[in-house]
Amino acid sequence: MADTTFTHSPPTGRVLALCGGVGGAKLARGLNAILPNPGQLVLAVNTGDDFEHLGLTICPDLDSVLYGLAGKNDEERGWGRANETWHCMEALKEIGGADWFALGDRDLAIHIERSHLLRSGLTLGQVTARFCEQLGVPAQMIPMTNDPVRTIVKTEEGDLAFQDYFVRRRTEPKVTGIKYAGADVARPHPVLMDCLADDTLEAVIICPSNPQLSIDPILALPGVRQALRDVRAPVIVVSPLIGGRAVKGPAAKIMAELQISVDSSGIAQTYLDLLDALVIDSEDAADARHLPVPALVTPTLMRSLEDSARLASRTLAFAQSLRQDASTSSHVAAGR
Ligand code: FO1
Repeated sequence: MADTTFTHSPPTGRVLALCGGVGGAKLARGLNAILPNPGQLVLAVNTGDDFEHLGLTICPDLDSVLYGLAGKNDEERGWGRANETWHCMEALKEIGGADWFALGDRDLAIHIERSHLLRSGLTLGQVTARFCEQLGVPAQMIPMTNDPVRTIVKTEEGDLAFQDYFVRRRTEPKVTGIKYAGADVARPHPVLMDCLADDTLEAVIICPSNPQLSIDPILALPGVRQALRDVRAPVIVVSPLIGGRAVKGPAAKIMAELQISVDSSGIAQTYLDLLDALVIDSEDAADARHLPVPALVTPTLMRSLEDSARLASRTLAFAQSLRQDASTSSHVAAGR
């Protein structure tokens, strides 16, 4: 399918997006820009990357999405805050503290306040909602669960806690598998399950986040995968790959190491039991003919808020066309 724009008006019902990391944060920002009604956009964010560090609870994906939506993110690094300074890290290093995980002076504020609020008895969802309100973010951002889930990367050098693999070891060890400790007993955030049971839900967008590191932890929560198979709204995956490469991060390396084809068909296979359609980059247009589901071919590289909003708008228009097709034929059910 070629580029699409809204045939009617923008959606009025809720849109659910699953996301994590830098690519997810960029599309979330675009969705947030075009769905301005408070609470219309529900962002369920990966928390498998969370960890305790220097006595603080760090939630990198929640923060990347929050900073992106609040316009406070560092565009170049993709994580952390813009106009950052590093005095605390420098002073910490001087006294022999752990400096391998870079916490900027401004960024530290969110880790300190979140840790304080969690200790005072708030859930991670409540803390996140409070930060959204304080920073003027209209979307409903939720952690995938309020319970602890920790991504463990199985490598040829043994099991590594996620940030040890990602930051300390710079994703160098060869990945042999991934597990999500605690996911089997964690309760999905109630708003996530409520959205998936909502017959008026407009679309589920799986953002161009790392499939194994950012999306699979969400799918590993009890009931989520099945709810995505059953949901009435179209489930659309925006591919994180362009020309067989990830825009940022180790998605392509990990897919290759796990022997998943590093292209649109590998992405389709990863989500085959639950997806209805894919959005792939114009560079990968030739892939569209060989995919098991309909594909929207459009530029997916997001260098600016305008790019993010354009991709968000085209993806939602695509969802709208799939819903219209589904009401006249069975074509939306091709992938599940
Ligand atoms: N990523 C790095 O590669 N090096 C860092 O020192 C680092 C610090 C950091 C601090 C706060 C934060 O919210 C994110 C940070 N990240 C850093 C990014 C983070 O580890 C990853 O982007 C995600 O966990 C993967 O989605």
